[in-house]
Amino acid sequence: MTSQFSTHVPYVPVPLDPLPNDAESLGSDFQRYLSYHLGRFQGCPPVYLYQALAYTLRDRLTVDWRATWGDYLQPGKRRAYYMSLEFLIGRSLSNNLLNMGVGDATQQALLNYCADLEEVVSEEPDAGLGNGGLGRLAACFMDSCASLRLPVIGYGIRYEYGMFRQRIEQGYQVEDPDHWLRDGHPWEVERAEYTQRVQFGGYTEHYIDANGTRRVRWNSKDDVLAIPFDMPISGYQNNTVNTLRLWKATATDEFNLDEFNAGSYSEAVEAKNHAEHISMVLYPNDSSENGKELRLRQQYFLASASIKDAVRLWERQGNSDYSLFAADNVFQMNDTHPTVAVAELMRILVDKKGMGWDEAWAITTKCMAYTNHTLLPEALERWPLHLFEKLLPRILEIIYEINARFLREVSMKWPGDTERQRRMSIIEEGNVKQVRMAWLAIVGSFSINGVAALHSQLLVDGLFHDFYELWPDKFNNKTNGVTPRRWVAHANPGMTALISSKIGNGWIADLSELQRLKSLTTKSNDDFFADWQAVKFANKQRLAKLVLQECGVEFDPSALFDVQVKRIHEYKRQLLNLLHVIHLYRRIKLGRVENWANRCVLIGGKAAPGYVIAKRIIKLINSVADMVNNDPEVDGKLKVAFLPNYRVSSMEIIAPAANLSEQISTAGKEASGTGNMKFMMNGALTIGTYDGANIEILEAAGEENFFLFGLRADEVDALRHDYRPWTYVEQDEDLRGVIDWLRSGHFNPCEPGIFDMVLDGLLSPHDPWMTLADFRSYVDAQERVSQAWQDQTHWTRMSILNTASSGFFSTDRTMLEYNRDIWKLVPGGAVE
Ligand code: GPQ
Repeated sequence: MTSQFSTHVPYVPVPLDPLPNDAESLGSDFQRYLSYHLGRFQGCPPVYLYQALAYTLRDRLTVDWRATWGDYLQPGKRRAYYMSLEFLIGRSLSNNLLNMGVGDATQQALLNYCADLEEVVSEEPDAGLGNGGLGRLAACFMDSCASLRLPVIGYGIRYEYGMFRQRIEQGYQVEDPDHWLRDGHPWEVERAEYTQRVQFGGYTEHYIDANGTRRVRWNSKDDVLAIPFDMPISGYQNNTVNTLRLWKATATDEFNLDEFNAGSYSEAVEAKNHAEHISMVLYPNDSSENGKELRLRQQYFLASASIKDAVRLWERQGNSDYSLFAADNVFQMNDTHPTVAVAELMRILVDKKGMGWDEAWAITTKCMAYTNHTLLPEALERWPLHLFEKLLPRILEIIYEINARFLREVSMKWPGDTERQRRMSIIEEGNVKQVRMAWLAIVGSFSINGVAALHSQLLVDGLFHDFYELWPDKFNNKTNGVTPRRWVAHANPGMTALISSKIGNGWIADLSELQRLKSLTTKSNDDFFADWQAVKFANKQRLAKLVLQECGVEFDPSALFDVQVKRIHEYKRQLLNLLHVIHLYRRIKLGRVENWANRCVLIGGKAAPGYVIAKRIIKLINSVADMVNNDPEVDGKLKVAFLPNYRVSSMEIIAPAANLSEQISTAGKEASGTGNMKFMMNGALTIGTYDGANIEILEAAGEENFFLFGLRADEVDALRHDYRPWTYVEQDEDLRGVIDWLRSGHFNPCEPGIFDMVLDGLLSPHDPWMTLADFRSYVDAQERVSQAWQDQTHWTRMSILNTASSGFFSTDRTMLEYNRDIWKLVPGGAVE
């Protein structure tokens, strides 16, 4: 399909007339969508009410969406492209209502149709196109870019199946497919006219063209079409609507016509299937690679379609002089997942635009920027050469050439240092030769950043040290953030109203204004303290209701809500949390309940389906919870619940209700963390290690308002060579008691041995997470928490101070830093 517009005419869309936002107009549009578009009437399943409302609001967004595109496509306008295999968006309806400022009118409109807005909102399935922090960060970035009117386009994959749904059966995790698109997706607009063709397979042909120039042709044989589906990303009350463009894979129109004509109907359809598999499912691995061929196909599919689309947009602005391309375009690669884009841009410039290598390389390395999200070795992507050769033969040739030239540079700087050349080579030697994707990203980028101060420092001290010595100026830090719109203004309306009644509502767009709350923490503010507590209490009632519904466990809102929600991973140490829970339970059983603070411990998170130990940890949490919750002797002193199917929309209820935020990773392992920021903003206190963004949270809030414990990153490293977990057990009576219970099968009398693997890990001198080394320090910190909780006034002051100090952790700040140091975009978008 060809575009109806000539590619060389600047795109100047005709503005649309704004639609009225009063309750009556909203109501009648809603009614029209329900009746005429969806063919439903009152009394239909409520999901259609959600859909009718979504279409009603999308119409209104479309006006600003078109205007924003018009602005971003002005000649000379520079744009950034955020390329990510994951966008963990969650729900859009409530977020758009907030950003558009039409919540009240919409509520009124629905009342006229006897529908309740909150119920309608909860009909929307989460768009779970991501695993955890990395994908959610991308979604928060999109929100902030639109709110700051930054011309940033998101590129991702429109997975048919998002993150799996988690059920708990007999304490074990069970995965169900997440067919989130089943009832349709009213926010998206399909734009088949901008379909791109992505090449796969076949072979390359080197030849001399009519002008005597060496050229390369890639004769691919498994091409796939990429169809863009656009989602509007609304800015906060600023008439700006950015675009998240998600690619869906389909077979080319001419797919296997020969076979088709020869009567091999099903084989032909199989080819179609093969193509469509690319965007079928999100890989459910967090912070670990899995090396599947389909995953590499996804990566190139995203990279190629997106680069071609950016080139198309730029040409449509009237450009053709490629020496100016880097002045107008910058690609931010979210981890190494889309890094093959470096080679793809080279391919387009050299093979398609006829540019010389040096010129093309100068452009590419001015366009590409790379964000690293982990130091964990198991997450570092490496692709076997044979896979590249089979799927992307031309791309592999280009990577070879990039590497050859790069290694020449290395040997010029360090003549004779062959060991260094071996370390820095993009191609790793060995039994199976592999492409090191992080090295390709570094060599191809002008900016490389980590996601918190400690993480960025560890990168240049360790993993990336050789590259840092070569190009120190490429490396920088960009501490993560979260969007205060979703995570406070939407999730915590009670606190939002209270804060705004004190300092106005400017903080929603400029979170540093929360500082002004600090002056309200002195003695004379009893009413404010009482109101703050009342808001938290109401939020805890809301969470307690959810926990009762989902887990059948009764949480008392006056107890301390102690929460750890995040992916289940050994380095995040849900086990350390559980050891403390078992310790508390033992104290109750032994009658050691002096100065007790009643606690409700909530743990939630998904384990990668192939991560055996993580799944067993879930089982252990559930087994402990079962026993504790059903033991009459415990008598409300302790409750434990595992919340199934933790996702964005559950965090919207959890974060506002937490008193204590568990951020207890082994120091040096959590690149940043972002859940820690959501909890802080909502007035939870953190118990945490000196790791990732915890450090910056502690510095912002003040050490006296943070429960710090555990080894530091350098101490963890030093201990590694001489780690003896047994000595901790021998020296610590409490730890011994806990370990003895686990060893004796106290929590699994009917399933002996099922937790042996967990225990063996804890007691192994090779345990990389050194959980037992931090046990005593953690339990002591938890005791400080319990004591602090008993002084509610003091606790409330610390809670307010945490919220008041959380301004730095807005993604607005993060995006302004990316823009200042890397993207250098001029804010634009529709005029306010
Ligand atoms: N992160 Cl490499 C993920 O969520 N998935 C991944 O595959 C990788 C990193 C996280 C990281 O563990 C957190 O510490 C960060 O806060 C988050 O990325 C965003 O940067």
